[in-house]
Amino acid sequence: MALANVNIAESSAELLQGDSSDDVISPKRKLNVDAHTHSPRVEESTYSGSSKRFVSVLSKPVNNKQPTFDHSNFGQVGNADLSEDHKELFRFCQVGRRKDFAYYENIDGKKVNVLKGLELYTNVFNPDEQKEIVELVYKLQRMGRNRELRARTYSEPRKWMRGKGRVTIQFGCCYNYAVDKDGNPPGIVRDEVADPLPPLFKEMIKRMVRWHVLPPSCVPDSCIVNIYEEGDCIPPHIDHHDFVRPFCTVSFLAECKILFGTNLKIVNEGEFSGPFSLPLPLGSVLILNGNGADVAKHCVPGVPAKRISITFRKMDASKLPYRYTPAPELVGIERFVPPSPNTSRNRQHLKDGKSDKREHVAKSENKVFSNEDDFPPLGKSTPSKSKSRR
Ligand SMILES: O=C(O)CCC(=O)C(=O)O
Repeated sequence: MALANVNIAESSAELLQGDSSDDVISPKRKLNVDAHTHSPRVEESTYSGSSKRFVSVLSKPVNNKQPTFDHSNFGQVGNADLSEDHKELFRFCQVGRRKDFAYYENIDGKKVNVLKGLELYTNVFNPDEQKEIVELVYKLQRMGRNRELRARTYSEPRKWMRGKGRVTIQFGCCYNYAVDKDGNPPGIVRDEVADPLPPLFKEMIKRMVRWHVLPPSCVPDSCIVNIYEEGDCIPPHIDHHDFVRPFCTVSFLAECKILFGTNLKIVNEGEFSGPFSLPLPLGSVLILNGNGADVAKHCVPGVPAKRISITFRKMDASKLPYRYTPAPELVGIERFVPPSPNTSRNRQHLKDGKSDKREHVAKSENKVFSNEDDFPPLGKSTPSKSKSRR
């Protein structure tokens, strides 16, 4: 089995500079990764329902040009006097980006990279944000158990076999995994109404689009929350084409492996084997697209500890639920464009040499801007003119 490289911590800045190596990681960088991937401890019973961290964002008028998260969690850089743009730049540069997955299989006599199209982004959600998201999931789970969510939103499997199933909570649409009791085929059930995406999940979507994790042309409008108890799994599958590509899955609480291959084998209850195994760090986003979504199957074998994932997907326009209405917050999200050091304020800061932190960010900027393929040259483009690469 080809085990994927776990050390996927190339920062956005390093990657954009083009000097990163997928195989080598310094102990210092490894430590940084570990710092970002520890499991948040979440009390199940304390969520009040109003997001403290996001409330400041949500209470502002909708403006998709603004950073999508409250960036109060910058203790490590003591950033009190950094501008919002620089705070966002700092976090943006901490995102690890890996797109070079390769595993070749023989298909119809041709060698095909069945992982082409997979992308893994690490440190997209920091430990505080993970904790807040997990607390919301626990609250939603309690609501589901109390029948406070719509009938098809919450589903708890009957555990007739070890490792069989997991709790799922659906938003945006009702998705049938198999023919249901009313004879509906697998796919989106168009005449059902699902609960809408919770505001915090919309903030997650905005973050992913803004930070160049998801393309603005494919903004998710639905999701499935998977709550795995230890040993729970998801069997080999290819996601239904009622959902367009790319789609993504975000990981919380416990790291697990996801397997890929055209021929994934069922070894035992909740145990599968496949040619390629990829660890999913906490707070990471795995993008499934191309062959990685449609040629290779994927599965999650029985997880080592309680785990939550949220799979965000955009529905095919011809498969939307009949009573679906788009969320205004998810329209017109603009990608983050790193701030120019050529503004008078930034020039003055750099000239004064007052702050090491500012210099640190300025160095990051230089790295970010060193690859013209990834960002337009400084001062030559406004955010709205920046081109999408996808
Ligand atoms: O839990 C995961 O990360 C994968 C979920 C998945 O494959 C799915 O929801 O289709």
